[in-house]
Formats: sequence, structure tokens, C-alpha cells
Amino acid sequence: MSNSRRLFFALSLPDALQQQVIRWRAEAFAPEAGRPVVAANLHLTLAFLGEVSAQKELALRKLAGRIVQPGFSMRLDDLGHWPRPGVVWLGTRRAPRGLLQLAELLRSQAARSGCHQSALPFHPHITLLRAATQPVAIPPATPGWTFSADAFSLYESVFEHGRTRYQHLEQWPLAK
Ligand code: 2AM
Repeated sequence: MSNSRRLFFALSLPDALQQQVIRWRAEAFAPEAGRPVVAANLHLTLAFLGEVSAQKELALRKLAGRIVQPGFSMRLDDLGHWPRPGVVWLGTRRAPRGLLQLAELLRSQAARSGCHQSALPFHPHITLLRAATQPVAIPPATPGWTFSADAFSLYESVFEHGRTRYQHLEQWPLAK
């Protein structure tokens, strides 16, 4: 499947918030805690699609373009560590209904289009550190940023020169 791409739907973080998060992260975690995700790669995944053919990608883009869902705000006030995948993440203690509905819609459209969906419940998170497989001292609190989502996006995960880069492909607005 040479013309397939590794795709996912996600919320982008505004540039200013990306910068605030990486500045705080440098203070909040020891360098040996894990490999920091570069600022431009910080995002919140809504639905992971895996390797998708060009035809299926087109169908999923069309479905995404028909979504009418409200925008929402959330406080980024939760932190956690998943040792098995080696991920330290930033999340929210109260996921807004709009976020859960949007993710559910995208995940069910993906499943119906034949993209395998994890059986694990959706746990909204922004990955901060990777390769964090040893115990990590998690700070007791975050600065409590508020993140407003007024659009969602399709990204391609590109692995080149030993690095993963997320290529922004298309964005759709959420209703006001
Ligand atoms: P992660 O940050 O927790 O690793 C691009 O790879 C994005 O899709 C990342 O946010 C990643 O989540 C997520 N992702 C990768 N593989 C996945 C899978 N099998 N199921 C769900 N999400 C996945």
C-alpha cells in the first residue's frame, strides 16, 4: 500500500500555548524523565486512523466536513504517566461534552470506514514526554491553562531522518 498514509484527527494547540507548555515542562520534569515532544508536535488526538489508503482518506475527509459540532473550552489541569507506552501526558479532569462527542463521532466514522479503533476508552491527552518507561516524579499541579477548541484537524504522521513530524493536512471549524 505505497499510497497509504498514517493519519489521525486531532486538536492543534495554539502556538502561544505550545510555548507556555514547553517552558513549564523544562522546569517541571527532570531531563532523564523522558524525551520531550517538540512544541510543533503537541496536539490532542481525537481519533487515530492508522495506515489509510487515498480512497479511504477522501471518504473520511468528506465525512469530517459534514460534522456540525460546537466548539468547547477545557482546563488543562491533569497530569499522568503511562509507563507501558512510556508516555507522560497533560489532560483535563473534566472533559467537556463537546470534546467527547467530537471524538466519539470521529472514532465511529473511522471504525465504520474500516480503521481499527482501540477498545480502550478515549482518554483525552497531550503527550509531553515519550520513552518515559522508568518511574517519573509527576508535579502536583499544572499551571491550569485553559484551551479553547474552535476547529479540528487531520494530520499525517511522517517519519523521516529518524524523527516523527506531524503534517497538518486539513482543518474544519467547530460551530460558535
Ligand atoms: P500518544 O501521543 O498517546 O502516543 C499520532 O501518533 C497520535 O496518534 C499520537 O497522539 C498517538 O498517541 C496517537 N496514536 C498512535 N497510535 C495509536 C493507537 N494505536 N491508538 C490510539 N491512538 C494512537
